Amino acid sequence: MTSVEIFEDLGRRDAFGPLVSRARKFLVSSVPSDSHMWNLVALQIFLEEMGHEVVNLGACVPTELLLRRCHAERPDCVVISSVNGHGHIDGARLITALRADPGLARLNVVIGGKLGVEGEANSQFEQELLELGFDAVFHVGAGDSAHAIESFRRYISSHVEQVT
Ligand code: B12
Repeated sequence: MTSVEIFEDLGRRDAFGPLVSRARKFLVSSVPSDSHMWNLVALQIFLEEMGHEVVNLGACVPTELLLRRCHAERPDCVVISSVNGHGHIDGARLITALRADPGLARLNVVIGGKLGVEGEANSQFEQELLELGFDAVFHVGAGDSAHAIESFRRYISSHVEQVT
């Protein structure tokens, strides 16, 4: 299933009522070096069509700003997206700073996108990012992103919507 088909499917189900019983708050952000923005817009639409609230900080977000907004917004899940190839470096710095903040140490934080410049081999960065503190990593290889989006949808259903 392509991402377009996933979005269309979500839209159809939405016509028959809300998909989730309680909307969650997601903070969507890129990393400091990354100026790509349509990845962020697509993730925002995906989450909103699931019935969730989204605060989208946009591209090139300094880590200090992200940490400040995490404290202010108290999201149920922080979604970091990067596609410029520096995501594994910026993401490592970002999660190290975030987990060092006692007020944010238990926050649910995931990262995804094209995290390096090696296509499918970018999966090599997943383990390190998990060990540094991300709760989940959704790597997108050279192909389309439908697999990552579908894995993310399942993660939300089991790790974000179910949390009381
Ligand atoms: C448009 C574009 C630009 C525009 C961005 C304009 C803007 N403000 O958005 C401009 C011209 C500025 C640009 C600049 C650069 N770009 Co550019 N760009 C693209 C391009 C052509 C399309 C990106 C896009 O909008 N896609 C549409 C969105 C909807 O799709 P997406 O980005 O893939 O996001 C989806 C998935 O990745 C996934 N996903 C992303 N994040 C997450 C997070 C989670 C949790 C999950 C589950 C899924 C997920 O879901 C998203 C929605 O389906 C891509 C090539 C391509 N076809 O992807 C290159 C591309 C991303 N760019 C690339 C590069 C290298 C650059 C530059 C470094 C070029 C340069 N030398 O200057 C700079 C970087 C600038 C910076 N500081 O970041 C490379 C990245 C290489 C890599 N990672 O392997 C790409 C892949 C081109 C290529 N094939 O080489 N770029």
